[in-house]
Amino acid sequence: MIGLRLRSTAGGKAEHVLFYFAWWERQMVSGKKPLVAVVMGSDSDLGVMESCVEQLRQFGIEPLVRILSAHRTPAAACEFAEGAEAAGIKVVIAAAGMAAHLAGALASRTMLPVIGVPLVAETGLGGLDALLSTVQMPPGVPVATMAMGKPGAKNAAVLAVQILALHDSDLRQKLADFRRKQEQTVRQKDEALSR
Ligand code: RP5
Repeated sequence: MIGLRLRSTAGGKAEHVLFYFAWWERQMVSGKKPLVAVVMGSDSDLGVMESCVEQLRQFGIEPLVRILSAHRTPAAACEFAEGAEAAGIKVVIAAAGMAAHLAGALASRTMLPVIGVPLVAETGLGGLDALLSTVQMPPGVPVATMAMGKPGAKNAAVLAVQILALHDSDLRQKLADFRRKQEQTVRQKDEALSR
């Protein structure tokens, strides 16, 4: 597994390899089956999607992280989607840029909820390409599409937590604390302005 991950980042940046080692180490230590999968089309998406992974970790969730492409590795993407539910995954987060068909392709192969994050790729149409490719699903196969880029990556994590929290009172409490902290931060900024 780790070998595959390293191969997929070969030629990529050294920090991506370190990211995988850190992820793998956490998986080994926690020994828990991941409930959330964070899938992205390329290692060039990692920089943004790390904020999704970090947000999940803040809720105590260690996700399964994969690089799979609807276009470049269609068979592996299909195999992942078809096996995700049996592997214990409850929510799939799928992020891609350009003609971002990853979320839709995964959604077509699983009945798990799929959250899509359109990314702004280095080349392309500034994210609009990915947004439309992710959001415009035909009726019957939904993808819950987030905002583009980092805000969407973070919100994907929060939405995944909200879904899991339907059957997990500890997570629900963590969500309530998260919302309260968020509110406090804005209130403090507002007060600081009027001082
Ligand atoms: C998409 O194409 C990926 O999700 C990425 O955002 C974009 C460019 O990929 P690379 O050429 O950087 O691998 O499939």
